[in-house]
Amino acid sequence: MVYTGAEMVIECLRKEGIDTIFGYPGGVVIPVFDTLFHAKDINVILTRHEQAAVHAADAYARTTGKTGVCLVTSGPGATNTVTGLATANFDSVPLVCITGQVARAMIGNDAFQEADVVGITRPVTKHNYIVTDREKLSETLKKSFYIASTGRPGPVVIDIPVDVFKQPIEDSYPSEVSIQGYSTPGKGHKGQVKRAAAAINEAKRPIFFAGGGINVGDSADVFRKIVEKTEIPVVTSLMGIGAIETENKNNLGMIGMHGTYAGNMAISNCDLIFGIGVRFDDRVTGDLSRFAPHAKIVHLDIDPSAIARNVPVEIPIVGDGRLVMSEMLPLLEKVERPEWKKQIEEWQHEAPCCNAYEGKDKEEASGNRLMPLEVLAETNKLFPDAIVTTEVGQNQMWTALYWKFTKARTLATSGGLGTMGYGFPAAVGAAIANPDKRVIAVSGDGSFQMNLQEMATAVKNRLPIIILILNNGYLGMVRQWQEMFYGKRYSSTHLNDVKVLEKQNEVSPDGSPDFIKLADAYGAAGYRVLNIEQLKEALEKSKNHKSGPVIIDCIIEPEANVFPMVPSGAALTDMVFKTEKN
Ligand SMILES: Cc1ncc(C[n+]2csc(CCOP(=O)(O)OP(=O)(O)O)c2C)c(N)n1
Ligand SMILES: [Mg+2]
Repeated sequence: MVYTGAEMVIECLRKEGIDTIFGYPGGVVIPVFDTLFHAKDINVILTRHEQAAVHAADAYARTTGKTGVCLVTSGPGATNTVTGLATANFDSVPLVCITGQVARAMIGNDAFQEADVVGITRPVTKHNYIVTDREKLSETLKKSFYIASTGRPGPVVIDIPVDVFKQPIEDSYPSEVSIQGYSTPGKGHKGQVKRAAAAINEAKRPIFFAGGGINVGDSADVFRKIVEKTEIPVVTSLMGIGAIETENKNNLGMIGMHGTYAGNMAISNCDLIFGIGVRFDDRVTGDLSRFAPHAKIVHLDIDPSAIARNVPVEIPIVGDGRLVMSEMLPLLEKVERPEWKKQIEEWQHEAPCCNAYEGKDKEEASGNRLMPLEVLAETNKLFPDAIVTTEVGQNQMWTALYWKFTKARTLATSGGLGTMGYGFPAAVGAAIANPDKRVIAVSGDGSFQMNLQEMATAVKNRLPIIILILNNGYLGMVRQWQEMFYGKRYSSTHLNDVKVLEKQNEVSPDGSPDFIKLADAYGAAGYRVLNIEQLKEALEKSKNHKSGPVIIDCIIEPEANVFPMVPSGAALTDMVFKTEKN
């Protein structure tokens, strides 16, 4: 059949099973948007910023496992995607981003809205292409979808000049591709799998360290079977949350800078770590030279370059987590390790959960303000099956520590890049992808302002997202560092005096917008809550409000902290639980 380039893009979406894309138009992509105008089977979500389109496509992918797709124009449209691409790249999210480019004859001429997109996005994508030959378009599209979703997933950019979109040729979408030098690991090396299983069985103080790879690779069910069979304690990274239920008796929680006491103590004292789909990054290991000093490390990852990058690995296994763990399951034994069990229970008892630590007890909190734990616990009670997205900062760490996750793919958070402004557009993508679920966007008052224009997208698409702003009036996580390590000099972190916000329905606060009026301006519902009764009431109302987003502006204790904390560069066992009082 004869297809223009733009028609081939739509044909590709259909053949790849894509029914939803996120995008923003502009001159060079008008031919594609025009073709989409007639393609009633493809839902085009117009975001209000290209960065948000990428974050939305990213969370669409994270919460479903499908490949997220976005479409943006050349120049500023494309450069606006860079943070979103880097976010997805760091967290191994399958994404295809189609960027329009100026016409082939204009490339290199400083044409209007020209940018070297391949050059700019190379370091923040798994792969990228520019299609300068119409004949190669369909094959390149096929390769892009294949690369994005196989092996260790990641974002792929395809930059397409406007005249390629317009050019008709006899064409068809290929059913398969082969890419030289690109292979995707499957089953692990048999000998290594056996050695790993034997080492785990023999270990006296083993730990499973579950990473994001388990969620990305859809292997949580096999992993859970292994845990159920062996009863070996589990710790997770931030990205590994959901690989096992938060409440599972073997789960000691997240480790690292804001890890749980039991988790950090256990990994520091174990004699074997079985790391699955983890990177052992610096937020997790603390001082590398003092990380898990007695442990032999078994590391399973689909990406060979992730193995032994940061820690010495005794038994590496390159392979697909699901296949390798399925092979390991029958080889692993349930071994009684009473001393290890007792020791772990003691650590758990010493700090039954991390909830006790927010730097201040409820009574100490000025004006008896809401504490983050109670806000999250109350919300969690009413929405146990929600998909949760977070921004970055204290709100993110509180969610990771306090929310009780039961399933994989129910947390979308920017782990590797730590992108403020991710959470709310991510909630938009998650809500579009999961119309039967409630999506809670846990937000910081700072981060929310980085992409709050997406209120329009949420309202327009009637997405019942609950935006739970943990409003402390600060760039809280930076303020916490300033409090602990910079003599309480709150340089450029004070956003707003939350006292002003206590006066309900009164005039303008002194910095941040009045989030209730903001909701109103967009035609959304908004509630400001100062205590637990008001919070409960707002949550109940939100539960019944399904026709659009709701902002719940929770005025929390401004100087609540995230504890435990391992100061930067310290060992995981050097946890701090309270700020020194002056
Ligand atoms: C785009 C971006 N800029 C800056 C930072 C550095 N940073 C990390 S946390 C944080 C504060 C976030 O404030 P807020 O959203 O209010 O969350 P809180 O910590 O108060 O919960 C900042 C500035 C970042 N992570 N991302
Ligand atoms: Mg804040």
